[in-house]
Amino acid sequence: MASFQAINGSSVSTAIGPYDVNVRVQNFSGSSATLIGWIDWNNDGIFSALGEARQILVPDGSNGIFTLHWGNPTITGSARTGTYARFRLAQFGQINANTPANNNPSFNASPLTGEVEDYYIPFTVILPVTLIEFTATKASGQQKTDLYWQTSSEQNSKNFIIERSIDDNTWSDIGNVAAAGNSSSSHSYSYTDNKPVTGINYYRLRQTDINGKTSYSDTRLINFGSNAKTAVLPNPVKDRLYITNVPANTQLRLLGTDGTMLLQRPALQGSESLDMSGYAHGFYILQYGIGQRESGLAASG
Ligand SMILES: [Ca+2]
Repeated sequence: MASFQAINGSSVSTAIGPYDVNVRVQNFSGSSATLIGWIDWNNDGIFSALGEARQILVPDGSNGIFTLHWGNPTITGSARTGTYARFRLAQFGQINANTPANNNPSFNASPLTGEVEDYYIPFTVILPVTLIEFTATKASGQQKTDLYWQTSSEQNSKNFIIERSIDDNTWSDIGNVAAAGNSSSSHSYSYTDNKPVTGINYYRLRQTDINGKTSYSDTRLINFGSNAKTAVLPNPVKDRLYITNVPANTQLRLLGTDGTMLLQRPALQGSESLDMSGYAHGFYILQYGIGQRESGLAASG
């Protein structure tokens, strides 16, 4: 049983500094044992003795943590998301650094005692940018969106790509802003979308570092509907019900007061209507829009 220090995946091909692995070991075999650990630092699929193996003597009667120490290993290989580790424990003299696998004939590779454990160590990814603020606001009196964001630190950051969507699902790049690069101080950025769509606009930032890694900001929403307020009228309704200023990608649902779904369909953006003449006299619930807005509805049809 071993625990692992995090390995920063954005530092592939560079030295990662001192690396220790703590392995919990019991040895009540009556003789001393050897603990050997291998980590495939160079990503060739081989646990090699040279540079990748560390070993430690485990006296008889041991029950605790033994630390294997790598001084300053370098992880190499591109597009890796992690690496592999193996640990073997056997009676002293039955394994050595050249025997990571059972089938290695160069040593007593199939020891009569002990055990072997394999691990995958996923790399952690350090985000290029720490975003502390991201806002979207309407420019006063104009159909334009002002985006503003602030970072507290940046590591190898390249740029911010501004993405926009009308449905929070399909996104388009609408612009980009160069980033500070490396900084431990706060930086502010802004971007104006001069052509937002009428209706709902979602915005997010795609932060890119110089190695091509990306991360996304939270999403912000701005509504440039002709009147951001959706209205349902007339109420009570006899035949045709009108719903105004319907945002994009709205689902309409008509329910009975007992929750029975009577109608469900996507609404047209902007303006919608429902023929209520076929519904019995009584009360209904109309659900629409983002966040399940509801109107109580009386039908006299
Ligand atoms: Ca290797």
